[in-house]
Amino acid sequence: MSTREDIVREYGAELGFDLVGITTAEPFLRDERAAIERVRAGMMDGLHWYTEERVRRANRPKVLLEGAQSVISLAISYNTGPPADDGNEPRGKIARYAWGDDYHDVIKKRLRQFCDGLEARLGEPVRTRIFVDDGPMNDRAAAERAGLGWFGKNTNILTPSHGSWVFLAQVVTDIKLKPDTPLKKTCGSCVRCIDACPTGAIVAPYVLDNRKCISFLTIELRGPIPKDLRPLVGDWIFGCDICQDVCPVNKKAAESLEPAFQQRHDFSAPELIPLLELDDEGFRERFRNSPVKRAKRVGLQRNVCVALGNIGDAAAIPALANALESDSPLVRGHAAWALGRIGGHEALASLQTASNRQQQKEVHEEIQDALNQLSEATKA
Ligand code: B12
Ligand code: SF4
Ligand code: SF4
Repeated sequence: MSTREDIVREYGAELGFDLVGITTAEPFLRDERAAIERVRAGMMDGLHWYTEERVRRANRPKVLLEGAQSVISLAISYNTGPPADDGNEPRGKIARYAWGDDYHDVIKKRLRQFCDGLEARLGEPVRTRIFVDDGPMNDRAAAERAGLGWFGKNTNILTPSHGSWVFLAQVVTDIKLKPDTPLKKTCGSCVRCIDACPTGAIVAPYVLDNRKCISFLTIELRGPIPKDLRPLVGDWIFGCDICQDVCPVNKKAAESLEPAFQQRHDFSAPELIPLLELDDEGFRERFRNSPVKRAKRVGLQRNVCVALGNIGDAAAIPALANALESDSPLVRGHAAWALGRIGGHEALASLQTASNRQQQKEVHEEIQDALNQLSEATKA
């Protein structure tokens, strides 16, 4: 006869979740301490909503649901195979998790279905509260304790079957379920992710300085990308997968079977110049139901300018020169930086024309810095 835990697991699998584990609703004390330390050290700066108060709630499931007894931890893979990379036009990179539909919508819908059906399957009343990334819940701490995977040194949860290419979701519930045991696995002596991170954001094993992470800089940051970090962002225009791409555990990861997360056309390695030309309506169209919409049109175009500057292809100069007339000062400033980095007569001329126009102080400074860089390059 199936146990209640079997019913939970089988139902999760039936709804398309690749992994299902169970833990108690006891607090995640190690994680709470670590997260508070991280906030106090300024390493979560820039995420204004990530407060000590939120950390306390996120690590105490009983605060999140009155009478909570268990947390059902679920994972679904988004590993949809190698990035498409065709054509010679300058192209950027979007992180794999954003190649398909927005996971918040897809997973939330499925979690609601899971909770609704659970009562019928178990034959008892079940109270639940669901979380997918956006609520106050420490998804990784729950997944680790429920035995879904272990904390990698890059801070991602590594699952033995699907690597770290998984979204995590939690159902806090008032029913008592037998908890699974955490895995005994660790990263051992491997440090590939720490060595590969271009910005040095993994400052120690299991410790990420959010302020340096390309994922933060290209998705969450609303203002200018700090100048010293721009060259290190490379061609990433939304998120970053470097510390996962180099991970040996991910080399053996099973592929995602979820249709909603399959790669949309020109998403993994999109052509950059057309992105620079999008207006608000065009952006909405292109990124409807996609996680990329979180960066907003202006944020994405800021990132595209940085990527074009780093790629250094002179074919981008006319589009960047046009971007010097963008309605957004942020885009104008980053376009100036990119032109300064690419260099050449055409770039110089467009920067000089823009500098003669009235500009906001920040944009004016970006243009002057770019012009200085070009005149130093000419001297050298
Ligand atoms: C804030 C946030 C970010 C921030 C900060 C990242 C970070 N490391 O915290 C930014 C914007 C940078 C980010 C980036 C990414 N994110 Co994010 N993010 C979150 C969010 C909302 C909160 C995470 C959090 O609480 N961080 C606080 C810090 C303190 O926690 P931590 O870094 O995990 O550190 C823990 C360990 O240090 C552990 N610990 C402490 N001491 C010790 C000692 C030992 C021995 C061990 C083993 C562990 C350990 O305790 C800490 C707290 O749990 C979660 C969703 C959620 N609600 O949980 C998603 C989440 C973590 N992100 C996710 C993803 C997919 C990403 C990206 C891969 C996206 C991308 N490709 O660009 C990158 C990965 C970057 C990286 N290397 O971590 C997934 C991760 C899935 C997984 N397999 O782990 C989550 C869970 C969303 C989801 N529900 O699926 N993210
Ligand atoms: S996501 Fe990129 S920048 Fe962030 S820690 Fe990983 S490799 Fe470093
Ligand atoms: S690259 Fe190595 S150290 Fe980093 S998460 Fe993967 S196994 Fe762990």
